[in-house]
Amino acid sequence: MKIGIVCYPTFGGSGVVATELGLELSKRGHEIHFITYNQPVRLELISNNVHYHEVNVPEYPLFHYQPYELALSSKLVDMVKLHNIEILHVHYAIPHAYAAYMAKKMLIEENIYVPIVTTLHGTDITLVGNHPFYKPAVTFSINKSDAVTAVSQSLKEDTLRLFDIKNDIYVVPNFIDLDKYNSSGFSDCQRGMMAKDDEKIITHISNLRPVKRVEDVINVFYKVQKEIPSKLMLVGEGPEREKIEILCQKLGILNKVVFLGKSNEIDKILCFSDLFLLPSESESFGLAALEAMASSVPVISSNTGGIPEVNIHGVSGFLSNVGDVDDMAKNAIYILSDNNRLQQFKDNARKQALKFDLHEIVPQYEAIYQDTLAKC
Ligand code: GMT
Repeated sequence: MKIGIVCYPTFGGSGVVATELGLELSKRGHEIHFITYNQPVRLELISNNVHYHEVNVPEYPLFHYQPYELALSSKLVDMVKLHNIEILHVHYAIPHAYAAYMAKKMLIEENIYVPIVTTLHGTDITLVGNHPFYKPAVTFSINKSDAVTAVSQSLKEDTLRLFDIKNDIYVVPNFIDLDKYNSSGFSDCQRGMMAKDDEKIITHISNLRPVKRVEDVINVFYKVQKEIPSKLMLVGEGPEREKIEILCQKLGILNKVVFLGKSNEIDKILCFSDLFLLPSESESFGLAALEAMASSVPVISSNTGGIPEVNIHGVSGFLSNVGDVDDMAKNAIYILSDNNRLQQFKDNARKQALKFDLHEIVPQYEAIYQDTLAKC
């Protein structure tokens, strides 16, 4: 199939999933066209089967907001015609599903029919899409998609509860390339550079937005490091960063917290981690937790949204109520205080991640494309 993929090209989970999906589909013989405003961060390799088309939005001083949707719709029309793209898969409803619908309508005028598959990722439903300013357009574009998928059962339920949805929503969970996150494959796992031999390494990866509750990460770590010699790796950049640095300074733990910024080497960081913290306020899936588990890192998380579908309480880690820092710290200390127990949780985490093997999940998207094309 010739598949157009629209996504955010940034470090966010939706862009990462879309990119990994495109790369795997290309390995399975499909021709993939990424259409977005920057080269997706995890798209390092452009091959025969993988193409990247940049959406340019000319700056015009008259406009307070530059019309990205318009530029995207036009680019989709042009690329579908030029490359005979058969199906468009848009990740994140806003504004991608809306722009794709406009492109589809323009193409129908030229007797070209391109169906749209929309994948909902979370914030497009729970945080942003639900805002009254966007809701009518989001509802419309979901209902006008030829197929809709959600990355967890919890997100499907949220979508049906918050929007008036007329079509079916298929749950296709996020997936992971288990070979890439196989810590035994790393010869350069530079643990020694990050911590002393007797110290445990705790990691948090996110875009440091308020929804991630990074303050809880710090407060959990503060309690843990009092009992267990440890270091905290904070990976990512975002609006909470300064506040977090100030909090670390106030708590006197700045020397135990390493700010690693944005990284393309998540697998390498996870290979030397002992525990992962994800105390989010809301999380439709928690791709970062899955990446940790695939690297044999147990997860201490909140029990919100789709996280319980990924992290299993008492098996791959522990779940606590949002904001229950004491419980999270207690569970972290329980795992880290006994090396045999830690090893058991590490093994369990990897085993749980195997359920999200890309070889199992990607064919589900292929089946949806085939069904959708057959119906058109
Ligand atoms: O929350 C983020 O960090 C980014 C956001 C996105 O849209 O890229 O992530 C959402 O999609 C991910 C991939 O499907 C999910 O793993 C995240 O749980 C989800 N974030 C939220 O629901 C807050």
